[in-house]
Amino acid sequence: MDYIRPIPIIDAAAPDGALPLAGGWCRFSHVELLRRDGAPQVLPVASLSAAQLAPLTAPRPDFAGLGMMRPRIMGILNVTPDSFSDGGLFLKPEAAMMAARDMAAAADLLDVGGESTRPGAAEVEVAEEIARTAPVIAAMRAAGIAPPISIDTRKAEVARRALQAGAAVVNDVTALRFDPEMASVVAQSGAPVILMHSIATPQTMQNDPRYDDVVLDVYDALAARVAEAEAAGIPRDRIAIDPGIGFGKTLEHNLALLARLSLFHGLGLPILLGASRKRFIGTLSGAEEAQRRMPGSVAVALAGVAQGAQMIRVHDVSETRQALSLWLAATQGKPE
Ligand code: HH2
Repeated sequence: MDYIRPIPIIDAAAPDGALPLAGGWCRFSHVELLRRDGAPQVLPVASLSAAQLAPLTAPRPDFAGLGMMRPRIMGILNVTPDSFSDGGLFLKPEAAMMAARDMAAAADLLDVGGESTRPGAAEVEVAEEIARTAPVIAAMRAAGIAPPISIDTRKAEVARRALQAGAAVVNDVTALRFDPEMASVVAQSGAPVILMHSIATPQTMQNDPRYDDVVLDVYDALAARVAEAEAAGIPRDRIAIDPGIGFGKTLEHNLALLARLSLFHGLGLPILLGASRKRFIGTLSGAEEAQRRMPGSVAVALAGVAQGAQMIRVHDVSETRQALSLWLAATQGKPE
């Protein structure tokens, strides 16, 4: 099988015949053909069929009411005692509300999570996870916080209670693998869902993860999860995908996925990228403390946007907003 990766152009000029990438801010005139059994090959778009090009060029439908023709920022709000970079900061409801108000000024979407999924993290009881997340979501809605809220959970009952409390999106780092009820809760609710690639569980995922070809294996795995979701009654126009940076991946795996992120447009769905403050940024920059990884996180987020990723999941919302606005202005030659 050939895997077709559009090579994104963000320059003001592009060769004749360049096509829009997913109806967004990038174009492409060439693709990289990736194969399991041969060297990559660069080809002009004219050598592809209409059927091969359609998923790469088609504008994506709105996701949670957000247009996907420009990049969107998802702000992270972890109401946990132990998240790897902000654990304990927002566990008290007043602190969570303050952070939510701050982030709402610059984020398009807010992701509330009540269980850390960092490498080695222990599972949280369902009742505890609901107690951490549902009241905060309800309070955010009652306070009129504008951006749609996603619930970052792998558990169906936590998702159901969060949706009842006013969340609009389910963000499942196991792409519906962990809880057999999750697919039906999402299908019945009508909520959009983010399917993230991961392997095993947070406890074991970093124990020597191996792939034949990480980029193609993650692509195939996500294609299979999307097919499962559709079979469970979740329509494609309510699905976004995420390669799951740091979830069962070594430094080399993460970098390979980032460098060829635009392959994932082949699934015809919005792409979310979550790299904020993750371990590999510390490894490459020497920033041992997660809170000191903002500049590297911004750089990786912008690299993702340059590959056409429609949503970036970040801790440092206002800093990322400033960087993104200026990146868009400087690459497009006009203010955002
Ligand atoms: N990363 C984390 C959690 N949820 N969801 C998506 N879709 N993509 C991601 O990359 C992703 C995610 C881990 O980061 P964080 O929430 O900051 O840490 P913790 O799991 O320790 O709470």
